[in-house]
Amino acid sequence: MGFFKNLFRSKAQKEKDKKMALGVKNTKAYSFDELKKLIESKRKIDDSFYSELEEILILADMGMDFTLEYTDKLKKAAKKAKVSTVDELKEVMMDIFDEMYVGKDNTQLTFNENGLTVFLFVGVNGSGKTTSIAKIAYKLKNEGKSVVLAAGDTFRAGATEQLKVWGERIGIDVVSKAEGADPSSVIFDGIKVAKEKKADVLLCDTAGRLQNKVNLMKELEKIYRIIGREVPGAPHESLLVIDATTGQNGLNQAKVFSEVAKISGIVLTKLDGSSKGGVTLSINHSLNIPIKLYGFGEKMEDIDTFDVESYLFNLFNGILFEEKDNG
Ligand SMILES: Nc1nc2c(ncn2[C@@H]2O[C@H](COP(=O)(O)OP(=O)(O)OP(=O)(O)O)[C@@H](O)[C@H]2O)c(=O)[nH]1
Ligand SMILES: [Mg+2]
Repeated sequence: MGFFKNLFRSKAQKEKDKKMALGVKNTKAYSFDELKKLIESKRKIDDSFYSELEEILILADMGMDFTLEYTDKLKKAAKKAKVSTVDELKEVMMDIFDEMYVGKDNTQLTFNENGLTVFLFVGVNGSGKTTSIAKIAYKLKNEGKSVVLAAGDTFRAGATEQLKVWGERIGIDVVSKAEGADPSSVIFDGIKVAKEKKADVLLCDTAGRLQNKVNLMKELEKIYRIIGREVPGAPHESLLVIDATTGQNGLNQAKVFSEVAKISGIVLTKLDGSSKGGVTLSINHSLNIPIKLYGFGEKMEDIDTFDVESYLFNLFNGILFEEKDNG
């Protein structure tokens, strides 16, 4: 009984839950209202029960692969435990989630122990790269690190300006060049400035072009080459930014990007706006890339390290179990 051994939340867990609750509220309301109804119907557990469950999981964008594996495991475990009521099944449902995910997430960001740390951000247009960079810069600054930003998106008009506005708000330097400049040269300058200022971390923005895979690949190769030449071992993180509201489409983007770049982690944005937050489990299931951070709003502080246990707890609390109150 993995998940059910403790339904009391510690103070630290409650802190994480407060943010995660904002991230899962829409998924819960729109996609899991049906799950709640199915569970509360106390129906007989038969093939039609399982097909309805599969449908709900797929509609929440958990993906076909995940859903089939999950229900297969569930059926086997339920049979083994001789489950006959929905109430008994609820426990087995959480145990399967627990077995598949909990303790397997790795949200740790890698920092350079001897010198400048460089993080590169990639992802399609509008996925939330620039906003996430600002949020992460703010978070790192609050943790006592000195941060510089490189405005490597020289493609979209206004992109540099957007990053500068964030830089001013947070109170950190933004290195930029004119629109149309070579992104690698902006990042080169960023590294130079960051080294001169003895900064701890450089965060590099990029343009979100996916229409032309060959160009994207060339551009990223050049960026990687320059970063690696100027700071051996860098980039320490290549973070792929995915918009959770794009559901399974986001998963496809992740597949394409991981073919052209060495992605070390995912920043899942707009989890707050998504009724299809199930994509989270699908990403963790289909790609061997950890979700490291997630965004749950448009403000600077609306980001947190992704904790799959907190995600599952918040998503299914009140549906598959009830949290116990320890005051
Ligand atoms: N609700 C919500 N909105 C977000 C979140 N992250 C980003 N946004 C919004 O998404 C929109 C696009 O974000 P950007 O950061 O500009 O995206 P981008 O990937 O840099 O886009 P391009 O520069 O065009 O490639 C903005 O309006 C952000 O405020 C989030 O976690 N939650
Ligand atoms: Mg941008």
